[in-house]
Amino acid sequence: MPQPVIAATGLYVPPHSISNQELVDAFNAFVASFNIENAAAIADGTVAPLQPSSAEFIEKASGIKSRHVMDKTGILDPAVMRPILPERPNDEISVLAEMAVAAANDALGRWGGDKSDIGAVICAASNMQRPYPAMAVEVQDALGLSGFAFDMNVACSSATFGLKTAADFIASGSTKAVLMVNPEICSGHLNFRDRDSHFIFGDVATAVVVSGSETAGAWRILGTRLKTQFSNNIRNNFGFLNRAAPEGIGKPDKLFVQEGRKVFKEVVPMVSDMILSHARDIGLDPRSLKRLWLHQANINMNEMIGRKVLGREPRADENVIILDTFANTSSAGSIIAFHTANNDFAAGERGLICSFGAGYSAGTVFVEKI
Ligand code: CO8
Repeated sequence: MPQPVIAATGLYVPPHSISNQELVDAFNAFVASFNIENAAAIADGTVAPLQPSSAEFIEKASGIKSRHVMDKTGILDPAVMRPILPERPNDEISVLAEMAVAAANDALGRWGGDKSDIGAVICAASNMQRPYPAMAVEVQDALGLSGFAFDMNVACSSATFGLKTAADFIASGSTKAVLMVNPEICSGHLNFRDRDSHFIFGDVATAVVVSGSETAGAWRILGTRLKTQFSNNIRNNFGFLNRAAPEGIGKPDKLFVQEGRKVFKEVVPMVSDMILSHARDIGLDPRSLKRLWLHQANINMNEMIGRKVLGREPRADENVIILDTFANTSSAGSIIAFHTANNDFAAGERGLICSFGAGYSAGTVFVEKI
């Protein structure tokens, strides 16, 4: 049975970055004009005044300092507050596929393997640009790959679910190599007028080549495990049936909504227990891990999970944080962390890629440098 390895990773970083202060200035300008426009209703108590956001709160509550986005102007215009990404004609590559292809080309360049070995492309992300044809098939075509391709969405855990699927394809002999891409335009489904969540997400794309060749420098996949447990605490009700609903799409739940506190309290123990039991089941001492590449949603969550897994306070170089400059990039977060912080590993050293998010969903992938 071929042993699946992570052979290469790639990253595409969008051209614009928005600091907390820039985001807060735009939000607060929107709040000021809303409160002026609704002054009479606010005075008679029929409308509640909106509260301003704060850059200090954002950094303290989440660890986020800035985020990359595909369009900055629309997001920061208090009259618009969403990215402006013009629709492209069908004979041009779609923007989500273009980001994925850029990340894939980075990964393929680092891999140096034979592209004709890639028999499957998986596009694993939180939101696809369209239902069909699959984004993965467009990426496959743009890269001149053969075989088959399909999309999968497990919100923030899409990449680890994609990695397990790829590893299983390799182990079962379905193909010699798999390309998994994670293009995320989170700014497109974030409500920039919602004080509780306007700061949480950023845009990015990552790519991973999983192969069956144990070449030096690759990462042996020691074990993969997935878990889901239904929860309404992170939800987005946008979908094709919105236009069939007689009440229309008036409610703000057609964008990302969450009960952030509940998510925090419920997901930290779920993920910590999952990591510890998976490590135990494959005979691995979690304290021996050189590095954790965790999902990047909130620095305080990662610190708590890190403490539970390593049994002590992790050092900064053991528990990689990239959310300070990327924010939450959904499925891509743990892959960015892995991609940017792994070149100091010696053969035999081990680490953990782990995701968690809406569903709830979680995935663990233990790896060892070859
Ligand atoms: N500025 C100033 N004050 C604020 C702001 C703000 N922007 N927002 C809230 N406050 C205030 C509140 O009003 C509250 O005030 P008071 O105490 O007077 O009531 C106070 O600050 C504290 O508010 P919270 O309790 O909400 O703050 P927390 O400390 O809990 O921090 C977080 C909020 C950062 C959201 C935190 O709860 C968190 O990170 N939770 C976990 C979130 C998480 O991991 N979610 C996963 C979602 S990702 C996922 O699964 C992918 C989905 C698909 C992608 C979607 C792409 C768009």
